Amino acid sequence: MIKLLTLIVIALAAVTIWRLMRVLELVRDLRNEDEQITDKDNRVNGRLMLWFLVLGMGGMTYFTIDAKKYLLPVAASKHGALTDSYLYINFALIIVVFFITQILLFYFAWKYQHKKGQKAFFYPVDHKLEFIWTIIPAVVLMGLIVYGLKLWINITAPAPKEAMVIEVYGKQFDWTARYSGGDNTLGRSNFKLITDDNQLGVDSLDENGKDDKITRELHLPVGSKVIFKFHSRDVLHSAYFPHLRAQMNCVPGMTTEFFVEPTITTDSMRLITGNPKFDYVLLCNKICGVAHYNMRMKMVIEPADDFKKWYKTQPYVFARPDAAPAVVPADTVKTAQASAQNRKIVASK
Ligand SMILES: [Cu+2]
Repeated sequence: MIKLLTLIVIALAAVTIWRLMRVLELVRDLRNEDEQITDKDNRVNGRLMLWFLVLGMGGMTYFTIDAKKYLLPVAASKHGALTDSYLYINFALIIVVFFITQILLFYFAWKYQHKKGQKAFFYPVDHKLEFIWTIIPAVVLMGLIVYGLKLWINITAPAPKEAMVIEVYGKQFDWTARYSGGDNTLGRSNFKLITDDNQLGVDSLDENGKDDKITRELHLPVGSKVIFKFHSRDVLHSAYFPHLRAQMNCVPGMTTEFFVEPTITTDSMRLITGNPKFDYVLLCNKICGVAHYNMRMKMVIEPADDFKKWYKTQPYVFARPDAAPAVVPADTVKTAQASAQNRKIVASK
């Protein structure tokens, strides 16, 4: 309420000042006075331009450096490091161009202030100059676009076969993860099969689903290759891993995917950020309903051994104690071969 009243007062003050200026203008018109701008006015204005330049640049530099504390910490995935480097190249270019153009703008305003007897130089056209200032930005932008496309192709390239398959299932308002187990293949699922005991609707008739495990936390072995398969049960969600610099829409009725290679464990990131309570998170980045803000899942990046230990404690979708353990980096190739064989066996049945 106080905020609203303050805003109203500020607005009224602005209107009053504006009306007063108008009254002064009308009075001057009535007296038939011409507006007089003296040399002194021009000098003062010229100097103000320089002051504005110095204070503006100083303030801009200070606040930009100060705002760094709001940025995310260093990227915790291979792709993330690439996208960050691309962002920093863009920042560097923008900053250089900003300083050159702004310094020239205000310096010229001071240098070429109006003086009695001084005439502006008439300079209608210069094709060479126009060519230069068109071609340089065009070449720089082309370079950025080509490099960006190269990165994009790299980031969205198909995941290698040995990548660990994890399903990330979004619904209003939480996430569930399903690990594909030793065969590295997710069992079929169908929303019609969803029950209280089978939250993701995994098909019990599909052999591939027998060793799948459902978890309420995401754990990833550091240095591994992971492919997320995203699903949604109700509306559009967006799985956002800010620290991995990865995001993908979760669309009801279709599978989307994203390949990541986590590079920094949770423990290391706690040291990097100086925050002993730091945790990676998976967030929803689509406003999907009233509790959207609360749709998050903790993610742990840890050494492969710790991952194996944690994985053992997680429940199977269907009770099956003899199922194989999850894929971990050390034996990914073996598992890929085994899963290929498994698929053959299943296919021949
Ligand atoms: Cu959501």
